[in-house]
Amino acid sequence: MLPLLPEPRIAIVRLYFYFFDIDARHSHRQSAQARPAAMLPNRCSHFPIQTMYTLYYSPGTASMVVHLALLELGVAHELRLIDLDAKAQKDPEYLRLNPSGVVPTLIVDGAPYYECAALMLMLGERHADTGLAPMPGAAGRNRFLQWTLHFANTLQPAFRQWFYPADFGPPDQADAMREFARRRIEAVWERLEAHLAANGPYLLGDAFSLLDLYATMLMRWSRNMPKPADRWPTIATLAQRIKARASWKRVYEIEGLGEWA
Ligand SMILES: N[C@@H](CCC(=O)N[C@@H](CS)C(=O)NCC(=O)O)C(=O)O
Repeated sequence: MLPLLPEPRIAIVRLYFYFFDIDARHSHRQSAQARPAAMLPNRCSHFPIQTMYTLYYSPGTASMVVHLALLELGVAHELRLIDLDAKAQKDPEYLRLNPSGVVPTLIVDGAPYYECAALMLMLGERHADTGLAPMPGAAGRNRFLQWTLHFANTLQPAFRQWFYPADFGPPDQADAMREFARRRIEAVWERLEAHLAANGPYLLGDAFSLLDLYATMLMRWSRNMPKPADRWPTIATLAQRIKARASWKRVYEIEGLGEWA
């Protein structure tokens, strides 16, 4: 049985309902007659999903894509801040939810799940009616899976090596580790630039999806690198589109982010 009460060092930051236009083409906030998306009739799923999600997060980290997805999908959720500086992610209570001792963790129907890419896929499937993640058989599904896994298996580990070189080798090798990580990260931007130039403006062409949020969160992580992702022109165009979305602005407000606005 999971603890229902938060561990004391994990503060509940905000509980809110955020109402979005579920049509992905219009990301502005809905008018007064709008209802929470979680309460709307689910057009495609077999049963309506009205769960309250709980996201354990830290500002600007891998939890950001999950936070963005919750807002875009318009589903009810609460946030619990994990203070990485205070090492709250290594607290035994938190390790029971996420044995890796990292953020994010998402509580879904009372059970904890981790790995941000998996959480994005899970949310997209649970709220398939929003059309923000292509389901099996739909156009773009294969590309959606390919890029999601590519980011999770290639880009994210390279970023981990960039930010945490000590996890990968002795301290005197840190510069070499980071240099290797930099090359791996830039190689992904090269590939993404070519893909977007040929198939954009979004990763799935004309259709915005949760994958664009994932890509843009990762782009943001490169902002202080020697060659940030938005030096590639078509990537920069996608970044601008995503930064213009209400969900991106809202996450900045809630998480208190400033850089790369
Ligand atoms: N593969 C995991 C990686 C998560 C991860 O590395 N999170 C970082 C923040 S971006 C973290 O919690 N770092 C704290 C630590 O490693 O102690 C995922 O995608 O969710």
